[in-house]
Amino acid sequence: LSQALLFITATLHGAGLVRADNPIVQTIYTADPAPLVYNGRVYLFTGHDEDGSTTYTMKDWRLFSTSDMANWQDHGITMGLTTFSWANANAWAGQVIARNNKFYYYVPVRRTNGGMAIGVAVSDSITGPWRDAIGKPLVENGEIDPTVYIDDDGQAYLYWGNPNLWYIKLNSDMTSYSGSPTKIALTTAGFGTRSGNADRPTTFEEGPWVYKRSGRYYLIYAANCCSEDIRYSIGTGPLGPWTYKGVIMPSGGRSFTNHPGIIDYKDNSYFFYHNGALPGGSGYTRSVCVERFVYNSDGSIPTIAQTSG
Ligand code: FUB
Repeated sequence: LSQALLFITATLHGAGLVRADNPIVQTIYTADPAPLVYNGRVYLFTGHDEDGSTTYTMKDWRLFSTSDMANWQDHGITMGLTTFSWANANAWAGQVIARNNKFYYYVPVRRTNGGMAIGVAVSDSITGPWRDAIGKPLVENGEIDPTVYIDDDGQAYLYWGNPNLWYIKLNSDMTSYSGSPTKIALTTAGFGTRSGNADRPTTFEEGPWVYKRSGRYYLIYAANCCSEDIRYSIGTGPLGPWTYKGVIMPSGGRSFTNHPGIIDYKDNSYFFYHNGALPGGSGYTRSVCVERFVYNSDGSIPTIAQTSG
């Protein structure tokens, strides 16, 4: 794939809805979408699968932005493995949040000669440059896929995990935490039942995405490896208790993983995910896509189909 051009086209999809054709980016492979609405614009942070990868070959993170969900600006490489002197591989699924007039970028990376750890980078600008905030892993327990959420009372939470689901309470500096990493109980009432895998009795696999909307706490996640689908739970607080709500996006297509991100923007709701839709697409050469959807009146999320595979 040529990296020379970001190819985005706008198409009318009924009822005056304008959106980009999927995949959003058609010149490089992108994965693990993490959208953030900031200053009236959608910023889409993604991972980057190298051309021709036959395993996870991921060295940097990319950034795209839009004000109309149709025309996307390519901000290029926003951060790379070299940001973290202690890491040397696996620039996997991260998320950015704004606080303290700064931006904090939480990412899983592989520690040099070690296991997976979560790093945190900081920037004065949403487009970078980013610097390692603390010069060492924020947490290190071999698990991945951080999602960050700030509750109404100002308490920030970082959640991550595969195969477990962990959280810490971040301090207001967003780069340190109180207490110890704690497991969220993966009950079948909270996360559904998986059959045929005694080690993983619930559907939770990885890729948590936590947010609050209309008084409900949502925990969206990749489920049932492999092939993954996307499922969700609703909680009454940022730490639950969680009630399992079922499937959002069924599995399918050429990528055996999927990864969710959800935003509201300009009176619409959008579900971001990835698949293997581009030529040469696979579980290691993925592409980020987006679907507009409408919440049901009870706050539940409808089943969302992929518009490209
Ligand atoms: O992109 C590498 C890994 O694959 C991510 O961390 C997981 O969520 C899955 O998408």
